[in-house]
Amino acid sequence: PAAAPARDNVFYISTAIAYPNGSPHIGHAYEAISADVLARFARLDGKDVFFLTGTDEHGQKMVQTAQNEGLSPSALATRNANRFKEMDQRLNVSFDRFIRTTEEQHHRSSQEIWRRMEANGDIYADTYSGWYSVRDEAYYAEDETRLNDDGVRLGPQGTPVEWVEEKSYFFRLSAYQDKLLKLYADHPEFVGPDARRNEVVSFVKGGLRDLSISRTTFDWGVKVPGNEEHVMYVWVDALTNYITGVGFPDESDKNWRYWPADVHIIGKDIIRFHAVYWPAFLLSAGLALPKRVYAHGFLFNRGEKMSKSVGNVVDPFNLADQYGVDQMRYFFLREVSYGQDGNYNHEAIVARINADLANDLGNLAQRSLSMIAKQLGGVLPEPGAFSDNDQAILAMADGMIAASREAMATQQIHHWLNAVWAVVAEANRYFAGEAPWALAKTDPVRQKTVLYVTAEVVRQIAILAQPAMPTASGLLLDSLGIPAAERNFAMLGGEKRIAPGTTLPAPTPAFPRYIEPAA
Ligand code: ME8
Repeated sequence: PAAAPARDNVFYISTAIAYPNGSPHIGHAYEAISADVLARFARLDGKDVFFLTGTDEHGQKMVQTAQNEGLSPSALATRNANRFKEMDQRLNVSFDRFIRTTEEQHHRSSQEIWRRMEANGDIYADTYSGWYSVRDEAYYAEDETRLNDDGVRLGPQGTPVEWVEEKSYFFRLSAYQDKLLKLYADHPEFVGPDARRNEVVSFVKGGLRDLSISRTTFDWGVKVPGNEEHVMYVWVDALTNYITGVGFPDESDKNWRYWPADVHIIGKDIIRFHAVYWPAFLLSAGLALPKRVYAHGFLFNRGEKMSKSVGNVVDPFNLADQYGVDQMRYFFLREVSYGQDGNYNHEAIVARINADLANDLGNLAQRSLSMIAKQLGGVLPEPGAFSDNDQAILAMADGMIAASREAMATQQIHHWLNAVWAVVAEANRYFAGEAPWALAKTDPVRQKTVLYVTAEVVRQIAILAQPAMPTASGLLLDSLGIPAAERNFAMLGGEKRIAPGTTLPAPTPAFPRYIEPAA
């Protein structure tokens, strides 16, 4: 038989698909940026990457919001889906496909997974009566709800629930309890971070009830095959986007080789859907399971939850305009430990821009490159023999890629950036200690060596910083005269060095300081 196409080099990553019931907010931007960094890192590391994002357009929340705005659900979805796509473009999010669940292919895909679950004996008709949160698009058991002081019943995430009673199809989730527990035990990496896995395991150990998977009181959704009175419960079709995105139900599609996903990036509030329901659906349909589900934390504005009534919903377009796209990307990735909740405010953003970027990396690059421009005619010098100090800083720079790979293999984005900025800090100490500006007259060979070593260290930093700051890192690499084909991670680690003798362009500052606008 013909060998199956090699897949050891592929990397499939997705974000959650957002509800387009409103404009994107900073939580959506954060998720897109963080997944983008993982995708770009894998690409630069030589992987064949597929990066999926998009919008989740069905469900009762969309119906209700559309009614309130006097629009059809489809008009509301289109308006806001475009906004989400524009946000991704504005933030330099390098998705390979932007999926909308209203696409015809996605309807066929959802109907096919349904048929397979049905053929496996896992779907039956009954009546659902119980609590439903439209905001979460989730069913909750009575003991997961509580009454607040005003007598309003709330679900576990603090959103109001309503009583629902209607004819519905059910998925035999209860039959998957043992299989899921075995999955978590055999593949402890299936859910990350660890705290989330523990939460999932204890939820499943607590017992699984069958899941209502269709609705009959509205018709905005994917029709249930064989019974047009029902539309699928929005999470059934939403989760299915991850296989539609790579070609399902056409398993001869060129992109189907990307399945199963390497990692689904989601927020912590939707872990149950991804780590319990989704693998159960796939097991039932006889499809391969994703390798990992990773939940990031929530972002808070000055410690407060974003809400329209508090008036602190931050528009990601405004942040990008105010601080710059690369600066905003760097801030969130460095400041927030990925997997944990995080805080942001103006002072913290400005501090990072001015300290980490403008002072530490920007000045180092600008001072060394202008010295080459002014004192060495803009030609990258040939180094003399390396001193112990030179060798120490080069070894540290060479070690960055291994540390970065290790961090990124488990989505520890902040550890990767810490590793890179530890070298930035050390390179500044090296540069200050060697004082190349004073060497022009006393020891020109030594000056050349120090400037060469600094340029080589900055080259490795800039290559490695590209996933976080594609534009600014690119400017820095331009100033170092690095050709496009030599900006990938195979050029790191010490086997390749920057080429002496290259004439460099006049250096352009890549990391401007943030200056407060006049009041
Ligand atoms: O949940 N901070 O859509 P959604 C960080 N359609 N992340 C946040 C956040 C915040 N303040 N608020 C939301 C849905 N998110 C479903 C997903 S996937 C098959 C279907 C994250 O628009 C949230 O955790 O409510 C989720 O991962 C994503 O934004 C979309 O949220």
